[in-house]
Formats: sequence, C-alpha cells, structure tokens
Amino acid sequence: MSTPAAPTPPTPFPHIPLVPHRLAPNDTPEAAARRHYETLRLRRSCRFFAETPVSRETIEWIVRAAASAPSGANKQPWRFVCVQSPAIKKQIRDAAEAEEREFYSRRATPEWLADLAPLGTDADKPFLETAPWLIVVFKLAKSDDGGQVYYLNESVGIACGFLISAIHAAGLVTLTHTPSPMGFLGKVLNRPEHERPFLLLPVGYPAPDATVPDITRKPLDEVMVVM
Ligand code: IYR
Repeated sequence: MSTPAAPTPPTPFPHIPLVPHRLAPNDTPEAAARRHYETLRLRRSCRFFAETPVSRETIEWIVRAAASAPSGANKQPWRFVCVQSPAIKKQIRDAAEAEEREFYSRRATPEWLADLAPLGTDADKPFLETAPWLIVVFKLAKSDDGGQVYYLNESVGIACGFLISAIHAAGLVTLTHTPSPMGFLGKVLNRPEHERPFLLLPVGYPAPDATVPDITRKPLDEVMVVM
C-alpha cells in the first residue's frame, strides 16, 4: 500500500537467504508432522460461544498469521475487518438472519436442506452476537492502488485456512459462516466497492456446554492417492 502504483517493477526483487524453519535436533519430520496433525484434528467448527472477552492483541496476531499466506504475485488481495462493537454485531446478525430465513425457506434446494438437516443448522445465528469478535474476510477484486490481482479465490482461501488454524492455535474456536448472498456485509461495514465479502468467522472461547456434531473425516486412503 505504501508503494506507488507500478505495473511491473523495473528490476527483479533482490534475493536474500531463506531463513529455514528448522526442527529441534532430535525431532523428525514424521514426529513434527504428526504432532501438527494431532493439534489440527482437535479443531472443530463451534456454534456456541462464551461471552469471555478476547484481547485485541490476540486478534492482531491471528490476522498477522492469516496475512502471512502466499498469494498470486504477492498481491495480498484481502482485508480482515474485525468487529467487536455490539451494535455492529447486532446489525450483522439481523441482516444475516434475514438472508438465512430466505435461504432455509426458499433458496436452498431440497437436497441441500437434506444435507444440512443432520447438522441441525437453521436461520438463527445467535453466535453473531455472543462471539466477542467477528472477523469478516473480504477479497480485493483490485489492489488498493487499482492494480490487477491474480488467483483471487485461491489466495484468499489459503489465507482463510491460515486464519482458521491461527484461531485454533490460540485456543479459540470459530466456524465458517457464509450467509448467502452476503453483499450486506460491505454495506453494514462501509467497505469500498473493490472489497467483496468472502467469509464471516465469529471468534471466541467455546461455551462451557458447547456441543459439536459427532462426525468424522474420511480415512487417508479415501483422500490420498500415491503414484
Ligand atoms: N449459510 C447457511 C447454510 C449452511 C450451508 C452449509 I454448505 C453449511 O455447512 C452450514 C450452513 C448457514 O450458515 O446456516
């Protein structure tokens, strides 16, 4: 954002030595990868939040982690709008629930509703007010300087993956909420036209009595092909 608009840098970026992320001397890639998996597999999408506050500093580290993601031509085509204002959270909840009522009563196909039924979701979204923070992720259809962006959905999708794992690493929970259509988010949050809503993630501590559906992931041999 600080550099003036320049279509192509006249000279290549200088290269500097890679700073590797090295494991401890007695650690192994197998053990490290497994530990990471064991941590990530504890992550669950959670719809029930405690009102316990989360500091702004925590959210800032989480957003730094997300914004460290790779992106097409390093354009970093994302904005993370972090909402703690109860009044704005209420506006978002009211508008999201209006869309969701349309979705559940009219827009969703019977097959979609049948796929959602076992998860027990409905148009009520109390978590949009109980969670101490809502992170609304916008994708940038153009750079802030008006320049092109590349692989927009891939880039922002990767950043959202980083965001979700950073939330988990901080001992917090979230869920990916995708009210559809979500144009209202740009209006409520007063965002410029080139910022398009992508995902909405409530962030906080789980409620003490939070439950999650008893679902599992496909076994490795169903998701992995080795040749
Ligand atoms: N956006 C709706 C519906 C919904 C869709 C899918 I796909 C889910 O996995 C869960 C919900 C809602 O948030 O309720």
